[in-house]
Amino acid sequence: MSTKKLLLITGLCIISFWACKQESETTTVTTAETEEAPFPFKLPPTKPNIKLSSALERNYDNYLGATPQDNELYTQFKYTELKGFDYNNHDGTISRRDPSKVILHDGKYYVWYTYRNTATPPVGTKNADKATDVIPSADWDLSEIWYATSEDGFTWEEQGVAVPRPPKPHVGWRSVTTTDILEWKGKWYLYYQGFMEVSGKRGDDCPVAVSYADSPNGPWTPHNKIVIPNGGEGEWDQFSIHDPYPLVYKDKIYLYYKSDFNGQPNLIRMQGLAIADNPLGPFEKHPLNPIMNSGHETTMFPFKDGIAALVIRDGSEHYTIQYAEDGVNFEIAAISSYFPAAAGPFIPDAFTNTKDGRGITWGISHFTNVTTWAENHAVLARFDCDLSQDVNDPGMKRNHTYLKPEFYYKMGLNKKQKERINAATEALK
Ligand code: AAL
Repeated sequence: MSTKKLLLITGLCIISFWACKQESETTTVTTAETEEAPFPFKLPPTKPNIKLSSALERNYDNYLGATPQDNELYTQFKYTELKGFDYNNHDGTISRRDPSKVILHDGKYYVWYTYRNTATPPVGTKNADKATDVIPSADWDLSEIWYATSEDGFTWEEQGVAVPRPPKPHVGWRSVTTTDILEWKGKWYLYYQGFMEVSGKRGDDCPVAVSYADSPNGPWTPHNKIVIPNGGEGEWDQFSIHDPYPLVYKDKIYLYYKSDFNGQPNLIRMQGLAIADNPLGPFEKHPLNPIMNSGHETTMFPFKDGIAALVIRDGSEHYTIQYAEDGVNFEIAAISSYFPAAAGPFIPDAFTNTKDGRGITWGISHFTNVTTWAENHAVLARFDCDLSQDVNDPGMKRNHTYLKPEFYYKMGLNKKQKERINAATEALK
């Protein structure tokens, strides 16, 4: 190679090395500048490529939208009093609670629920020793499963009993409560808590039983066997399987449930999952149970290709809406307030094995302690919301709820708390 050629090649190499170096320095500078850029006035709809606080990272990573208004799993809840149910002047002798999901059949909505009609109001679980064959302990003691139908979801016509208490010693002889519905291969299945002892004697202990029918109108045949048994001794769900809640998902029956565990006085409530190919079982409990660390009555619905859940009342993540892409591993998807208790939504695709769950817009829930604890009973109510891919109701997506001062003053201090505060004030003087 001639000296001239060698010099030329060396020169070219130096120039290209310098160019590369310049380019990489420019890139570094640009990235550094972007990382330190102030957060823009207009909220970026997707995560911007700048350094973010963990709260802002979460805002983009954990929710289905950057604001509640853009989040398909955020909603507020609206409530309407139902027409068509009589409560004996709310004297505590009639109770309706823990509604099932709502289904639409032959142009009518159906809901099943716990129905108690006893000579006296419940004496309370703390006085369970005073309960008899006709005096209930809990509001759901000595109950049956009744059902009602409706043309519009607001006015209901009570149809009477669907599942009565079976004779002793069958599962549920003391009380059949807290039911939910499944449609599977042209038949209907009602799952419910079957009490074989007075609720409150030890805890609120029961397994789950099932009855089936060829039509939502019945007649219902009791399977007369425990279908979701309590866990083995020492396991989290050894005493109670509550709030059975079946959906069809991934070609199988996914039945979610709640259990009370840890014992009194620090009762803990979490949710479990049992899966079956056959509605009469066997149901296999998920090895990761409890699959949800919070929640009370179980409310789930197919959403997109996963399962969404209303997580209420109990646990670190109470009053959140959660989502599990696989129906098992739930993450917080939204935070809201004034959730419906024991919500049984109308879920058009609850049993269609959908891979694109459309969500929910309304259902039936309950209010407990309607008047006083001495006349304790519950009433059914309607809730509406926008947790649907097909509805966009900005009126359901606000953040504020304007409540009167009386609402807050009702959550006043009790006598013991006032005494503690007064003592602390005196001690400072
Ligand atoms: C509800 C439900 C179950 C319990 C009782 C009646 O909150 O969790 O149904 O057993 O209370």
